[in-house]
Amino acid sequence: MRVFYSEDHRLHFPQAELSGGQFVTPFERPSRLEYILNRLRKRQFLDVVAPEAVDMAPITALLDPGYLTFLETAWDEWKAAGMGGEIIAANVPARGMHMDRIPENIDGKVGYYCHASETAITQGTWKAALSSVASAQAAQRHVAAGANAAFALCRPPGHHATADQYGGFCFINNAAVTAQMFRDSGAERVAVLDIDFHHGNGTQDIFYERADVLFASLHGAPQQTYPYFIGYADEKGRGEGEGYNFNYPMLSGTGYSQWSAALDDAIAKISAWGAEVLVVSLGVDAYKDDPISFFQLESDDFTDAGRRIGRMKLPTVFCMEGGYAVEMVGVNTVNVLEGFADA
Ligand code: SP5
Ligand code: ZN
Repeated sequence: MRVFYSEDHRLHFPQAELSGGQFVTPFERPSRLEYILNRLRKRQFLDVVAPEAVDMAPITALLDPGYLTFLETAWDEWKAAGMGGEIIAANVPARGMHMDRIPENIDGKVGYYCHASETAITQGTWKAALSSVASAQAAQRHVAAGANAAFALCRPPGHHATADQYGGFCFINNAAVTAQMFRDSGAERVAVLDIDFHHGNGTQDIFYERADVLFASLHGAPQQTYPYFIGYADEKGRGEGEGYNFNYPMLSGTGYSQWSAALDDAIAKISAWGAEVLVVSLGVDAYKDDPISFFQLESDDFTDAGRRIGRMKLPTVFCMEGGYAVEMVGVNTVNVLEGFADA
């Protein structure tokens, strides 16, 4: 399986993440990818290539152009306004306020375009986010050209980013761009399966009113964890999209028997629908020792999950999402890929 990876992810490394009222070293850090690359090498995934330049056309078509301009210019505006640190959202439109009037002031704009203040923007964030989505695009082209699977080793991750909001360590929704590119290259039915511990709110939101992209997400129940305000089982899609969104929220302590039953159900939905291609939002933060999550998956469970996904026999792009138990992130991620290849 070919792996697409760009060194430019390193351009995004905030000094700090707001966690429990303190600034800590971000959980989403560059070393995550070093562990994954090392494990890939060790397990003979030697076909690792840098993506070609990002293709902006499918990105600007799917996402909000104003949001993209914001991401591109935010750092310069923030510095020009005399702000001393990294970009952190302090004021967001809340109940009773205007949701649709964009402030001129950069501090206000940041709040307008952000949904979670743990995520900082730095000088290199935009370039890193573009390099991340470039890997997803290259993986999509590789599979659209006939490969049975590809792994986009994306960083920063993407599944929490909507068409016009960042947060949850995500800026550009790599999986959503990939799914849309499959539609543009002729696939009629595209499924996105999100196995990251957190609800893929961004992907859900982007395709919520569409019947051509099915979305299924396994995740920590929103009453107990981020993103808190979305991800319930009764969110099934709207309008044309009704019946094409499947959420599997699970409570703290959930282990593999319950999690894999949810996975099987999601897989059955995708297969019954007749999906032609699959995009997997591959987070491994469902691992038992993940520092910000609460499921109980063992490393071997990821191999089994990969095998179940592989049995669908669909052309598949894996997009890297979360996973913060850094020393095991490589093993767990590659286990999914090996299980998939083994199926
Ligand atoms: C891509 C992805 O996995 N994003 C996850 C974003 C999670 N944001 C909330 C982080 C909360 C961290 N608080 C940690 C408390 C640790 N005891
Ligand atoms: Zn996650």
